Amino acid sequence: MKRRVICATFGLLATMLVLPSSRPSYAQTISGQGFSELVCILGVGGNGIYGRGELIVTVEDDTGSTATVTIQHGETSSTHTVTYEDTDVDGVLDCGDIILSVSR
Ligand SMILES: [Ca+2]
Repeated sequence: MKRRVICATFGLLATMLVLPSSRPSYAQTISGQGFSELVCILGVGGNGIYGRGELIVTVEDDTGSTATVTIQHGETSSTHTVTYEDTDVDGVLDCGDIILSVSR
């Protein structure tokens, strides 16, 4: 598990480093799967601020199926409405929940 998290973190950082600056930032192009990995890597658990290095994720208005999520990477940031299936039925967005959609 720890090795998987480390690999995912390196993959995430590598993705952020290779993206040309003329393209939308990682935060703006994040996929449902990428978002799901981000939730696990940062230990997101409902409303709050989570971060590692230059990557900061803020979760607000978590209803148990929808949350407003702001992803800040360095000086760029984007805000998304995330819908998810609360697979562990704990009422909050966290690792293991299925991301259904991430608004652009
Ligand atoms: Ca959950």
